[in-house]
Amino acid sequence: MTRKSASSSKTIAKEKQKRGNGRNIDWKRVARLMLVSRGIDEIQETELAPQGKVNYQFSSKGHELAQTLLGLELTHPHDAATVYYRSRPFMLAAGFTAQDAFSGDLARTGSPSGGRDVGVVFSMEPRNGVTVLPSSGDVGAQYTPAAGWAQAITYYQKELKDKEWKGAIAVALGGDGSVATNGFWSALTIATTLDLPMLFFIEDNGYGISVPRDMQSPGGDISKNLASFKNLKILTGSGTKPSESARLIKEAVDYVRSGKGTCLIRLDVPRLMGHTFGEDQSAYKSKKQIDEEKSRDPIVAIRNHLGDSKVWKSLSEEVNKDLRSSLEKAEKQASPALDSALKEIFSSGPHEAKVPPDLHKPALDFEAEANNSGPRINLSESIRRTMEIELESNPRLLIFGEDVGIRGGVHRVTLDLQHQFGENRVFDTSLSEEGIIGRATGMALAGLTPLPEIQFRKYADPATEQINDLGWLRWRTAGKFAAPVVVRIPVGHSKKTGDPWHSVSAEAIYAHSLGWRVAMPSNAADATGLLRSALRGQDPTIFLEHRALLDSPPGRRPYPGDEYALPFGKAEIVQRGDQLSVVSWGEMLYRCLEAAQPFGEAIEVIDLRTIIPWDKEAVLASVRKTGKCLIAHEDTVTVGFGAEIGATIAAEAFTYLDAPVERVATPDIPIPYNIPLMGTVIPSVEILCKRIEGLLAW
Ligand SMILES: Cc1ncc(C[n+]2csc(CCOP(=O)(O)OP(=O)(O)O)c2C)c(N)n1
Repeated sequence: MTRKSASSSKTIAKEKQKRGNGRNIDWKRVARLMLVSRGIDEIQETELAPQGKVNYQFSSKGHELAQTLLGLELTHPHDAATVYYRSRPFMLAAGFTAQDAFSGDLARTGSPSGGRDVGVVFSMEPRNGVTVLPSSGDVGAQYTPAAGWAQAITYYQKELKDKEWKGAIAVALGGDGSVATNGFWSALTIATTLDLPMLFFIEDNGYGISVPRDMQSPGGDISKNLASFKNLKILTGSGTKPSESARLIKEAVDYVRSGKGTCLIRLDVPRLMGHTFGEDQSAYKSKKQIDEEKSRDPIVAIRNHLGDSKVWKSLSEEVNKDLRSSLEKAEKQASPALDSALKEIFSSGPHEAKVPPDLHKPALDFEAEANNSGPRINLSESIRRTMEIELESNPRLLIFGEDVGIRGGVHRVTLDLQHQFGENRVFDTSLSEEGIIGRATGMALAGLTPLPEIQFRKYADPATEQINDLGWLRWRTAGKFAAPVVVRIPVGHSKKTGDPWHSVSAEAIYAHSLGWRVAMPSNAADATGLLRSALRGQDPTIFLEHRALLDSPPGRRPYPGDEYALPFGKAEIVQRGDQLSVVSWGEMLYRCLEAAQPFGEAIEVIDLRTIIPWDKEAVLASVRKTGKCLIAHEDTVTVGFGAEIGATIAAEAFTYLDAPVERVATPDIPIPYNIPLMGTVIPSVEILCKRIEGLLAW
């Protein structure tokens, strides 16, 4: 245990004692926390939002009791929760301060996101126990990262034999609207198929903005509809009656903590205000309904529950005074420095994030010499062997995806790894790409090194939301959280055939996905070097494996060694020349090399190796020498990555150019199934040759 975690465990133990180990509820404390949240809403709704100081105001009025009771239960040092924009009462119970809340809503420096994100898109390193994983503005996106954390809890216990994780749980909070999302179903499948210690905490206020609950789940009650779902305990009831809510929430938390499996609790709560500040709910709720909701105000319920009006009065006065002081302090926090938004999209220097506190990765050695002798192996074998070595050297590394287990992947790249390392470390997942990436996020935040595989590039589409949210995670928490997931994805046509579904390249989309590094190696040695660098690095990485290279002679190289690593952003000059620079990557590189052959030393061929970051300097230096450039890729032409390179050359090497910068790429159509048709679409050696000839003659 590190010094930091030892001291946080002590604080947590004290915290537990204070609360009678969670068994006896300190109702005064509950009331106080609820009043703090209610007071923040009041101040925001009557002052800060009308004054234009808070631009997104999400009221939690009505949700306070249930969330506070839950927050006070999550004191295990390895508990985690994913929350949503209405979760401020939970946050306060988990250790967030009123000043944190105000400063986040006012977008000040020192607030959780340093003013980059909306204040209610919460995240928090552990204070009273629970870690609040970076939430998302996407409804439903909170579920699968929580499932990932829950799976990490079981991994720490079963595989790493770490007793500290015993009894920890993961909780995802969501509204009744969120139960219709892909993320909810994906996480529910993950948690229940694996019997994970996960709690789904559904606050049912009857509406998703203006859409009633029966549009989200037939009949409007998800708990009834899930009654026969296997491996799922269901609890349902009021979220506004102190004793009932407390009993239900305790039962739910205790069930999951005891290791019995997954639980879903659905609690009825009123939403006492519009969806956001200024929204008029009378457009879709009758006056009778609004009045009925008011009659369930949990603040009234807790006041009655406390009974003693003097205690209530002094609590209210104390809270109001404290809130004024917190607001004053928050308003004094400066607005962020104007250049601060440009930082922390990628790591810089040593690992500094608070969550996870350490990445536990083997050291990277870019000086390690490549072994150039030995039998030439194909790309597939080099990736497999690298994964094998990395699994051996990093006990926290996990490989998962569809069919990667016993079958060894549909491309056979994970062949035998499950047999060698066991089912905890190399495993098949349910068929949900959102689940694969979301789960990886939760695992990485829990300190593991997830290496998921997506079966084909096109099938990463359902994971887009999670990919984007993960990419920005470091930035939107001002560097406090990091989740360096490495995703392997096969791309492009195969040697034998193509089709619209299995042959997509589209690396440009990932180049546009903020916060991700993107590698696309063209040979076995580079694949090893870049994959190792990704796995031992600090940033999320998309690792693209061209299908036509997985087992074909041009990409074969001797295995470069168990420590060999390549830095990102270093292109390779594959062939030197002085009249034309040809820039390419992946399988297209070999077509370029063949097309360049007749022109001998006139052509300089550059293998970019990584798309993000890309080696601008190498390309510009080459173009400044040759005065001409052709960029070739298999991805489609419009807004393909070649456009970025072309624009950069135009801006930074314009005066050196003797000809227009040209691109050769697949036209803007999917890859056809018919082989000759495919041949007409993916740029051929002949076409490349003609374009080279044309440029040389310019
Ligand atoms: C993926 C996605 N779609 C739509 C939205 C816009 N949106 C924000 S909140 C919301 C309603 C969510 O309702 P519910 O989950 O019941 O939570 P509540 O606001 O009622 O607490 C919608 C549609 C969004 N943020 N994300």
